[in-house]
Amino acid sequence: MIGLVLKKNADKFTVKIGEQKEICLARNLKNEGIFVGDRVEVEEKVIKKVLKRKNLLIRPPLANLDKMIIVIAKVPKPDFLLVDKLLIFCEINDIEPVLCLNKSDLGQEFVDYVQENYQNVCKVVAISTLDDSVKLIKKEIKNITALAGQSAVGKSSIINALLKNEIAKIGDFSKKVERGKQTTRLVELYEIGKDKYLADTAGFSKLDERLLNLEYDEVRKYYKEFIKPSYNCKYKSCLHLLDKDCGVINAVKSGKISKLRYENYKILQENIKNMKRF
Ligand SMILES: Nc1nc2c(ncn2[C@@H]2O[C@H](COP(=O)(O)OP(=O)(O)OP(=O)(O)O)[C@@H](O)[C@H]2O)c(=O)[nH]1
Ligand SMILES: [Mg+2]
Ligand SMILES: [Zn+2]
Repeated sequence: MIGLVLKKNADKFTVKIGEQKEICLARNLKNEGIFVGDRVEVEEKVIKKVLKRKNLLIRPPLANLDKMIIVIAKVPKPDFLLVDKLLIFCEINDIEPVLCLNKSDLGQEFVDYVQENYQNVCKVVAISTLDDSVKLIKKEIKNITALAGQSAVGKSSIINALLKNEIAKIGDFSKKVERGKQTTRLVELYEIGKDKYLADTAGFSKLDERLLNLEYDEVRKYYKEFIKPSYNCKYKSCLHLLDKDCGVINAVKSGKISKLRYENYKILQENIKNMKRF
């Protein structure tokens, strides 16, 4: 039988098989070789085989990620460079990104700011875990989806709010909602509706540039909104750093490209360039 690994606790794996959850062991396979998100072949509560993965992230340890919900909020102060790095990370690993603007109850101004800068980059969804708008996130969950973002943006609050909705719907009580502040670094998949799994992760609150495994001159192709304006650059090799004859810089000046995105591009490009010298 084929199942999905929801949780890993030392040598015990919680595997969803059909509608059941079973605690399984690995026995002949190495425990370290099986990850949350893995689809596995199970026989009598023993994992026999790990099926081919779509992708595998080591920190946080998660396999077969289809989608990433990048969460930001007005407070704590957003790290948009982290957002851009996560977007690139998604592109490289074939993960669909969504930018989730949480705590929209704190004011429309910040919502507008994020929309202005990111609406032509990726899908942006504004929500608050304090009201019904949190349901908009449920629609975004596809197969295996992870919440990512800085500490205190409200990732666990989103899971709790969605689980509460689920429980309200089926009129059941569950211990799940009792989990409070993130006390563990272990990854777990929460079932938020049929075939929708959501992981609450702490590991994405930072992203080492090294993980992107990029050369500095490759960064520009991941800023997709630069590509069209770059046809106006005088040189094909233009890195969009010097004013002269640069279509991208002209597009920033005329407001067609977000200044925030452009400044982040410069920082990321520079960071990667310096990193490679070691
Ligand atoms: N105003 C407002 N506050 C919120 C909202 N969602 C969460 N918060 C608050 O934000 C704080 C942090 O929420 P958490 O859910 O613990 O954040 P987290 O992203 O899981 O943080 P880590 O586990 O440290 O990565 C808590 O005090 C929440 O009550 C919201 O929509 N609006
Ligand atoms: Mg948390
Ligand atoms: Zn240029």
